[in-house]
Amino acid sequence: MSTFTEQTVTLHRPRTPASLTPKTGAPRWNINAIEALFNLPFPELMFQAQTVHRENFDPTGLEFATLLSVKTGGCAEDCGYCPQAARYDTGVEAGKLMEPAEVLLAARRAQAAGATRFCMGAAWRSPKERDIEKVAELIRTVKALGLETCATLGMLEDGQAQTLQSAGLDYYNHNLDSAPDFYGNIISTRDYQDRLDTLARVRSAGVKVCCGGIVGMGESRRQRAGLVAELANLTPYPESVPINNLVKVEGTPLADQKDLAELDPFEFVRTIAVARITMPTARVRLSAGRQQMGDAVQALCFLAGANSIFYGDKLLTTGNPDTEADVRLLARLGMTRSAPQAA
Ligand code: SAM
Ligand code: DTB
Ligand code: SF4
Repeated sequence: MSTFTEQTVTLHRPRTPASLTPKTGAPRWNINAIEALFNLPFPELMFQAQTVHRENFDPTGLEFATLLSVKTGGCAEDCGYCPQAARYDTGVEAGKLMEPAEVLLAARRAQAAGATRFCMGAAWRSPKERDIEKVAELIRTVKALGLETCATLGMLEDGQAQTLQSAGLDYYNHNLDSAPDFYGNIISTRDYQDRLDTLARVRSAGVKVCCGGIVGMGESRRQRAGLVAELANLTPYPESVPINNLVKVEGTPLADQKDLAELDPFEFVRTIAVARITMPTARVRLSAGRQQMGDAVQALCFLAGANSIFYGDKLLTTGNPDTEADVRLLARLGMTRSAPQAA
């Protein structure tokens, strides 16, 4: 047998040591096990991620979710990445909550272009009671079109998630954003526990959880593992996991931090792969940052187990590849849009 063949045979066996695989009982994943996944040789990691992906999904399918900023800018929080925080001079103008008729038009357009999920974002620390009633109306409007609905409105109080659920909300997006030990470098106006509390309210109202984070903010690999550990140990883990690559928007503290290096694209792909392995049945969404990424890195993300994208030429306030470019990319890769998951 040639050396090449021997090597091939050895390398095809997943090599996560048995002591690092998750045990039953809590916590399901420990951070060392997750960091060990990050540390695998790239081909090993990709092989494991593909294996898990294929056990749970058609690897050629991709979900299209369209975002709409229904209430832009003027936010009181200090999230160091965010162009919508009132305290940073980013050129984003504060607007009012959109009316149902405007949202209906945007949702129809997204649906006609091929989106199956419609996510409405509001730049609030937390919605007021009267906001919740208005957003409930927006949800009813979008739901009536047969789209899956998602909203991201900030922290929720008891009862608010229930009101949204009754209006037809399928998913609530609320991100942990980073590992607990990095979080304080980025945000000071709300703490990690506030986020976990909102996620618990969403879960107990029977709304599916969309929760992920941002990489490329200057965190270490161990801290990326720490973020994934927090997500994977939510019980149950989120149904949707958006992985955002930081979009540097001038005027935000993170964009103005001149020594902040770009994240190695392979490290972004690794994060997707580790999310796939640790949350096998979640929709892992290749989220913000695609415009800066290039087609080849996106294709690697799909191989690593990403099976959802934000689709439409805008995220909330920043750019995203246009729909024609995405349709072309999918065709080049022989991939297709997947149907919404059964409830
Ligand atoms: N205000 C609500 C909140 O913070 O929960 C909802 C909207 S907020 C814009 C939703 C998420 O977008 C954030 O948690 C963050 O993960 C992501 N995000 C915001 N700005 C970003 C940026 N510049 N690059 C990457 N992701 C970003
Ligand atoms: C998520 O994780 N990413 C989306 C969505 N959830 C709401 C938002 C990305 C925002 C990127 C910056 C902007 O366009 O303002
Ligand atoms: Fe406000 Fe959300 Fe932006 Fe933070 S991420 S500043 S809470 S809009």
